[in-house]
Formats: sequence, C-alpha cells, structure tokens
Amino acid sequence: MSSTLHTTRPTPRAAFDVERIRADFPVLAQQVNGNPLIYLDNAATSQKPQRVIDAVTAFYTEYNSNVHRGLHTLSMRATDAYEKSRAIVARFIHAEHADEIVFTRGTTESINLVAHAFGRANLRPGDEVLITTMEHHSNIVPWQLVCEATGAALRVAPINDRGELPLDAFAELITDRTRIVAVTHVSNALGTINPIAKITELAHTRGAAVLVDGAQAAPHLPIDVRALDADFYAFSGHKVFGPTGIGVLYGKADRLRAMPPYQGGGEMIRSVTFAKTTYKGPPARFEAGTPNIAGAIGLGAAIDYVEAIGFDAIAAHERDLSAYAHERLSAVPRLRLIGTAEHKAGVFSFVIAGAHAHDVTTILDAQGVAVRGGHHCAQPVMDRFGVPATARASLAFYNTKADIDALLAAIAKVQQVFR
Ligand code: C6P
Repeated sequence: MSSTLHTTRPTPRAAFDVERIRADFPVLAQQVNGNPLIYLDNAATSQKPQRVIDAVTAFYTEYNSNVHRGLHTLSMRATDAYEKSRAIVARFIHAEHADEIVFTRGTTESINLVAHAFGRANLRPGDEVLITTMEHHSNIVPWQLVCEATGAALRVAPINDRGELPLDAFAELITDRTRIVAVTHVSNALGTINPIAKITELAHTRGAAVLVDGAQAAPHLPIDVRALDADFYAFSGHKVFGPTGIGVLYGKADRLRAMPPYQGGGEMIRSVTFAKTTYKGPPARFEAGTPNIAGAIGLGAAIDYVEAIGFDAIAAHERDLSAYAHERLSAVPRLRLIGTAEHKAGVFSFVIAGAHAHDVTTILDAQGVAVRGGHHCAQPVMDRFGVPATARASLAFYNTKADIDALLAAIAKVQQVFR
C-alpha cells in the first residue's frame, strides 16, 4: 500500500510572486477591526490556501469513507488518498520509506508517542534524557512524565543571551547514560535555528537517539531527515498550511519496529484474543482508531502547494523580509528583541518597556495586526530572559514588507499609549 505509491515533487513555479500567492489564501483578504488584516501569527498556526480547503471539501463531498477497513469503492478511494498523503510526507522530509511516517494529531502527540513508547521501553532508573532551555512545553512535559514513571533524570542544556545553544556545553551534558536527546529544530519563542546535524552526530557517538521537534522548521526550511540523521522528527500539519488535528511522526524504520504500541484499538492489531494480542508493524501499529482522514488528505495538498512554490524561493523571500523586520524593529526605542541568534527563522519576540505583552497584542489587534502575546508555551525561555511574556510577530511566505510597515505603525501607537 503506502510504500508502492509514487508521488512526484511538483516543479517550483518560475517566479515568486507574493501577490499571486496571497490570492491563494482567502482568509487574508479581509478587514479586522476596520483595518486590512495583517496576519503575523504564523508560528501559532498558518493560513490555508484554497487548494487545501478544496481537498478537504472534496473528501467530504465526494468520497467520505473510512480507510483500510472497507472493500467498497469509496473506502478504497479514501484509503488511496490517505496513503498517497503519507507518501507525499515521506517525499517532503526525504524519508527513505513511507512506512516511516506515522500520522498523529500534531507535534504534541508525536512527541508524547515517542516519550511513551520509546521512553518506557528504553529508560531505566539513572538513565538520562537531554533537552534544552528553549523547548516548547510539548518537548518538556512528556519527558518529565516519562522520567517520573521510569526513574530517569531530565537534563537541560543552557542557552546564551542571544538564544543560541552553545554546543560545547551541550556536548558535555551527553553522557553514557543519555538515552535520548530531544531538541527543537527552530525555537517558537526565539526563532533560533539549531544545528541539528551536529547535534545528532554528538548524540550518536554516545549511543543516544535524537528526537527533533520540527514544528517551527517544517514551514520554513527544507527538511531532510536522512541528512540530519534524526531518529525521530515531529511536525504539525496546521503550521505547514494544512489542516489542524493532523501531524507527523517520522521514525527510522528500525526505531519504529523496535517500539511497542502507544495506544491500543482498531486497525493496529494483527489478531486479538483474550489470551493474547499481536500487533501490526509500523506505521499501522501507532495509528489506533479511525485517523484524521480529511486532515491527512489536506496535509498532502498543503505540501504539494508549498513544494510548488519551492523552498529556495520561500527561503529567499523570508530572508529578505526577516532582515527588513529585524532592522526596523531594532531601531524602535524602548523595544527589546528577545532572541537574536545568528541563524534565525522569521520569529520576532519583543517586549516594550512599561507595556505588558497582552496590552501590546490588544492594541495591535485593534489596528488589524495579529501577533501572539504571552509565554508561547515556553515558560523556561521567558524565565531565562527575565520577562513574564513577549509579543511575537512570526512570518510566512505570504507576508510582505508592507505587513512589517503596518506592524511598526501599530507599535508606534503602543508607544504613544505607554509613553
Ligand atoms: N507552538 C506557538 O504559538 P501542536 O500544538 O502540537 O501543533 O504544536 C506544539 C508545538 C511544539 N513545538 C514547537 C516548537 C511549537 O512551536 C509548537 C506549537 C505554537 O508557538 C502553539 S503553542
């Protein structure tokens, strides 16, 4: 089934035309609070192109049916589309095989799956799990839970004042007791891009497995799990312009094969008796119950869409936009940027002297500018920088310099209010 499906990477469009791209996203063409919407909350979730909306609608209007269970035409059509999306995801992240792709609800569930299935099978009292200070709660709490359950210890690598991960300190924390290193590819609160290939090399020399939280990387960077040599790679559909409620866990084939099930239920078994149950191989072993079929199909359409634009063009546009945003934000008086790593994605966390991030966000919203204010589910990052919260503007390829100008004009209003 999945492994036999062939998908072809779309050829990138000739030229990057941001206005043409924006026209693909119906939600962007609206007024919010009497102003044109300036959507700069892409790290929380990105908008969906018409093509994704159409793919989900087509599933429900033309061939809604359960997958892997029915021999009737609609069910076979749904199964084909679902498995085709698995093959598209494998192609997207350069996995060797589609069976290395497990569909989940999102990054959070993917990490919980590994913490639960790999962690419980491999962690013993005295073993260690290594994470970093810049992790999202989704890459902290599951490890705390599994450490509590197994007697393993959680170790945390420090970050510097720019929000970077110094590799010498990180390397010192990898010991012969380290069983798994769980690290974000791109920080959601700081934008820092971590050197994953170097991290996997360091971890593998000590025999530790590596899980990469790719939630914020997949929308911006070409992902090659084999070049990164990641044992596990997690990301969410809704941040790569696909639907909510669908996500991906990539696992190297031998890692997945060695893991016990995460949840029990329909379609993950070979046979069930009251005396003994046997399980299917991956990925079915980890997809108990009816999956998010429409979500998976929508995710396949989203990836096709992104690849048709092409990561070279996306990266060039976002680099240009980020440089502009950094330059302009850096020049604003009484504004402090949190996260100034040399290698950064288009995430701009900032605080304005005398103004709480929630007030900043509310004043920006009144002008149609959507950013996120809060701790961004990364409270240890806030603690590290001594702030309760930040406002965060995060970019996608459909943003423009005019969006940044609108953000700056809205920030000027904040400055007037909190003079
Ligand atoms: N960050 C943000 O506004 P889910 O919720 O499962 O799709 O993704 C969780 C997650 C895991 N890791 C990182 C690095 C993330 O950024 C996120 C989601 C959103 O920053 C919502 S809290």
